[in-house]
Amino acid sequence: MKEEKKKTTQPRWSDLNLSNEKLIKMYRDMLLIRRFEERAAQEYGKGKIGGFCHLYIGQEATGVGAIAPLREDDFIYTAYRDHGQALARGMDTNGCMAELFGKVTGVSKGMGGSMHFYDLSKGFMGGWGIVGGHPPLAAGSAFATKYQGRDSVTICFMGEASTNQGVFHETLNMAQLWKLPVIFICENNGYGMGTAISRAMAGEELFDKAAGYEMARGAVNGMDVIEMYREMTIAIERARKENLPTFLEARTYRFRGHSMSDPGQYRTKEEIEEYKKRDPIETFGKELVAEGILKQSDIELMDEAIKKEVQEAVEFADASPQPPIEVLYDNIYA
Ligand SMILES: Cc1ncc(C[n+]2csc(CCOP(=O)(O)OP(=O)(O)O)c2C)c(N)n1
Repeated sequence: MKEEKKKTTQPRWSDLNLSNEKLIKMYRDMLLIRRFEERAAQEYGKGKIGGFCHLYIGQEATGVGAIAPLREDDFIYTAYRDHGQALARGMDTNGCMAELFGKVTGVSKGMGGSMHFYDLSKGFMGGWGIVGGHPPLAAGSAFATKYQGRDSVTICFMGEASTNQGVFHETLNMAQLWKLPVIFICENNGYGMGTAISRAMAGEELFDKAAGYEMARGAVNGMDVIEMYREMTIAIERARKENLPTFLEARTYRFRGHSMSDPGQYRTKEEIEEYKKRDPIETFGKELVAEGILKQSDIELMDEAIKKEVQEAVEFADASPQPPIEVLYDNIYA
């Protein structure tokens, strides 16, 4: 009988206390986001989804790697590119799709749409549409949990364009001054709508913006779910144990346009193809197979199951009712 060759090298995550179950879940979450969004794009094309719709395709590793090490009593704030992070947090697939369809069964009762996913039971505090508008809310959340003597951590995703807003700097200043347990994760995908970061931002290194506040900071490969997880583990420990904030620049890339209505004339096909070679789902899948944690056939079965889950979510959303006309003026503060 042929003896099977044993692997002698350790996987690169051997220092991270990650079970195989957890690694597989991280892979599955990324694949769910990808399939959910591909389907959202199709449904948008059919007119089932209206309004703004910003896809997260290409950026999945950032959201999953940042959220996977959190505890259930931690809080998440994000901008309008929020579907992926909501799914990574375990929000209901049906409810997320129904929100895109503007239905009453949606995670925000059909009143928020793509940009305003929300689920208090998961500590998912939104989906915010004003660039740079939500970081102060995240700092406020971190202030509140500290004040209450809880050791919850708040994380705040934002796009790189928001770091040119004045309020971003006010927030970092206060977070460091007041020693708040908050982690700012700047998803640097290189573009604010159609404007390349080099045309909009002074300075070379984005994460250096936190240096003026002497905040712990650094850059991480946001296309690599394990590297995200590793850096987040350190930042979470710092926040939870020492009440100190972190600014993390996750270098990533969106494969699709800024939103569904983006003709994409500001970047070349070659640039997109180059980044696609680093597709975070494909590279992690290959690694899990090489490490013997998943078989290619497991991946195929998983993909089938996810497509079915997404198909059911579309059917659920389609069959759900619209919010009644009486709620039109609810939740309006004017
Ligand atoms: C205060 C404000 N100004 C302008 C806009 C219009 N706007 C919507 S998205 C966007 C680009 C933001 O880019 P970035 O923060 O890098 O996030 P990304 O879209 O790359 O995820 C702009 C300028 C807005 N929503 N809010």
